[in-house]
Amino acid sequence: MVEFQGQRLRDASHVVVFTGAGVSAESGIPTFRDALTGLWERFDPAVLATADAFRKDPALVWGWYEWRRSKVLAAKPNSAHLAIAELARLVTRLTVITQNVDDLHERAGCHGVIHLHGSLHSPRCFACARPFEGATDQLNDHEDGRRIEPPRCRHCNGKVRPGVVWFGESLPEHAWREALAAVRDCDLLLSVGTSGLVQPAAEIPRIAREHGAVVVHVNLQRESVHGEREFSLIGKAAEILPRLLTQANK
Ligand code: BV8
Ligand code: ZN
Repeated sequence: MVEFQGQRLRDASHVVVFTGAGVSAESGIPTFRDALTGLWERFDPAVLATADAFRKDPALVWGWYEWRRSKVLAAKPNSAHLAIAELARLVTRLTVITQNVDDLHERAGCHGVIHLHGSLHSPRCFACARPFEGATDQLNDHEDGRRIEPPRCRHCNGKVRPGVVWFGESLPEHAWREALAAVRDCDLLLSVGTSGLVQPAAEIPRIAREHGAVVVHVNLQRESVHGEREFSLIGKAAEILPRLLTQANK
């Protein structure tokens, strides 16, 4: 079984890097697969990350997102994020598509990151959808599990919600369209730290493969691969991505 070598990144005309929670794991951001720590252990993210949960208990859901936002504010980009930003400067064209709602790719120096599932940094009114610019109280890192009443919209007094895509909500039209165009055009797709369980984002590696791209999975677990143009690199993103960058730099 031939191992994928980073040099192939240099020869690619368009690289897409598709990331999930695993790319931020070594920055200390809990992934969905790991039980969330503390109080959140008894909640299922797929239940909490819904409009219904917010309608039923806005303070619980807003508190969970504020806790997650505090983890992101306290976190730093790890060497996987940094290697991806370095790769973007090295290869002919690189597009980052992420399922993550943190801004660690941006803070590592990536531009034009496509957020399929929104962002913790773009809260908006649940009633009139206007962006919320107000300050929200800065939680310190350890206060997990606090219920926090969401702030109110200045315009209509509606409750402010996180700027993320909840289960049952459509992906932002523009982001999904832009992502599909990049995935269809690329000749190499790196899928980094995703369990591939959430639709329609999970289709991305298959779409890339069907359009003739080489697909490389980077994950702690082995991924099933189809044919000799698909590879599974097993290990931590923060170790494998810098290694691929070094090989690409040769
Ligand atoms: C939609 C934002 C329809 C919120 C997220 C079929 C059956 C059942 C349900 C559905 C279905 N098809 C569609 C659905 C509904 C649903 C869905 O897919 N459900 C799942 C549970 C089956 N999909 C939706 O609702 C989507 N919308 O389909 O709309 C529609 C159409 C028209 C009109 C109206 C509606 C919207 C889904 C978006 C949900 N929002 N995030 C928030 O963050 O709170 S999803 C969220 O979970 C993430 O964004 C991400 O996508 C997903 C988690 O996945 P990962 O990122 O992969 O993370 P995970 O923890 O799972 O895995 C981590 C991986 O990293 C692991 O593999 C691990 O091994 C690896 N790893 C860990 N550490 C490291 C590592 N790898 C490398 N290095 C390490 N150090
Ligand atoms: Zn409003």
